[in-house]
Amino acid sequence: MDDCLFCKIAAGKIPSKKLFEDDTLLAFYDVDPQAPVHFLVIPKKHIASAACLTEEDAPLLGHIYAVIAQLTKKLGCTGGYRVVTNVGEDGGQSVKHLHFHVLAKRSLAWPPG
Ligand code: DGP
Repeated sequence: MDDCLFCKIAAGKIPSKKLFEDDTLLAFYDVDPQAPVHFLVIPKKHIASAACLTEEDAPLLGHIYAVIAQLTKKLGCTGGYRVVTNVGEDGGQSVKHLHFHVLAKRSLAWPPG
């Protein structure tokens, strides 16, 4: 999508600090980290949010979680991590392109604010 920030990052039109990339997804560090490790994983195809997912996206989601498992291992997140996807206004979603926050290397409170 032409006016989507994360589509531009996925296409390399806006620079990002990349952790991993393949044909279907990109992982890059969040510009405003909320934990010592905080990166985002996005599908390269535009999906507005998790609310738009269908059964057809199941392989993509499996791949996203497998890549997250590999990256957190590589980054030494031995204490665990949290994966968050915000949806819509009440969910706190500011960028309207599906993304998974991965936060690690500090103790994370529950419930979230
Ligand atoms: P959310 O509020 O769930 O939609 O999260 C959007 C996240 O995206 C937020 O943590 C900040 C991050 N972000 C916004 N713009 C940029 C950018 O240009 N580059 C990077 N690396 N992260 C961004």
